[in-house]
Amino acid sequence: MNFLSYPSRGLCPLHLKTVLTGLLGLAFSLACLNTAQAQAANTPPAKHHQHAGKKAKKKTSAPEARKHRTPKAAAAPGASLSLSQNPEVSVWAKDAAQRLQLDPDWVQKTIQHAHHLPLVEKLVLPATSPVAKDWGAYRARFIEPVRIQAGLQFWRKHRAALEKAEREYGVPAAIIVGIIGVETLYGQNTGNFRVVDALGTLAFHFPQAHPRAAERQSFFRSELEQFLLLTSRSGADPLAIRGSYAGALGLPQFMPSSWAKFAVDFDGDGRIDLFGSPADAIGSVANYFKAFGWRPGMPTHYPVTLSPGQTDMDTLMAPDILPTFSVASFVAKGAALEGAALGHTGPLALIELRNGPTAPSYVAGTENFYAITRYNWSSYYAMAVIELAEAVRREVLSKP
Ligand SMILES: [Ca+2]
Repeated sequence: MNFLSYPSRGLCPLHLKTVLTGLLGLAFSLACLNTAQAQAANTPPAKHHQHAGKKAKKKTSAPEARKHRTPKAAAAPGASLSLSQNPEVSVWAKDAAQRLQLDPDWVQKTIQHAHHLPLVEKLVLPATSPVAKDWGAYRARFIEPVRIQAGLQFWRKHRAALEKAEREYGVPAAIIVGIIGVETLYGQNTGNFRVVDALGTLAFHFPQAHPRAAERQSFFRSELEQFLLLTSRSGADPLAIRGSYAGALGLPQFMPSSWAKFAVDFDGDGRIDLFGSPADAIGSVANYFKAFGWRPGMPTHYPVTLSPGQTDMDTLMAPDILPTFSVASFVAKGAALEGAALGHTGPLALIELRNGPTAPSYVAGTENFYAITRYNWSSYYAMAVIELAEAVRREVLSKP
């Protein structure tokens, strides 16, 4: 859907992510979502997703990149209507309260204060005039000095939590730093839409022009319910919490369902706070990756060389980003590997990154590359996370 986060071919286009830019440091704190409660687009964003399974879509956050799209609009969402003017809403509220065992008056009162935001409807639609995918342009948004330096500071400040997460979950500190950097510039852009408005709009007024409107509307209705459950249990004011236009929350931009399933109390204070606790965000990102099959020690990708006319591109590209081919099969189809890649034991995918009018770039993606796309279903997103991670890691090593 839009310009910065390109969906992979044929894959889920809805990404939820944040759209704002320039809106710094929202100090909203989801006051204590208890650990006890514990139980994800794109176009760029959707985030944190929901289910597992290899081709299952999931998404999670939308990269903070998208925020550059409509800064002013995001700051002042513009025209809005009371969500409760839609008669379907009060019927749903009554039913949801019963199903979720929530106080019906609290649910009705909350939803009566929610607004239908036409701007949010626009933001989830694919761009009307698609821009040619350009990895170089996408990359430049994230692999740049300001973000790399912010990543260095974040790493230094939260080194203990990052090392603990790496130890306990097997996910490299650099990858966690890459995710939080791409998502929210280390907490500087966590979104300025009231989550109840964003989710309420997408749950009841999802634009029917979207190719997967029914499915997405159902997804957002479920996310709204998860959001109400989280806030009800924690005692947080659902009307005070802000996030992306798609309802993604906090430093890692978790959707409510991902918060419920994967967020952890990593600083040990007895509550989960993805807004105010970088340690909780770090542990939660690592836990998310572990849940989605991160393999400790495995590289995310290898270089690959394709020989024009001698490579079976149709077969290699058919599974898209899903790792499918053994090294022997990959090489036999004309995708040449070298060095450590030849000793890789798991399946590989041929990842294509388009470069506007010039020839695409390719890499051989492993299961760990795929795991990153479970956070945001886009190979461009995954490669940006990987490259930011590496750039920050180099800074850390050079300036210990
Ligand atoms: Ca905590």
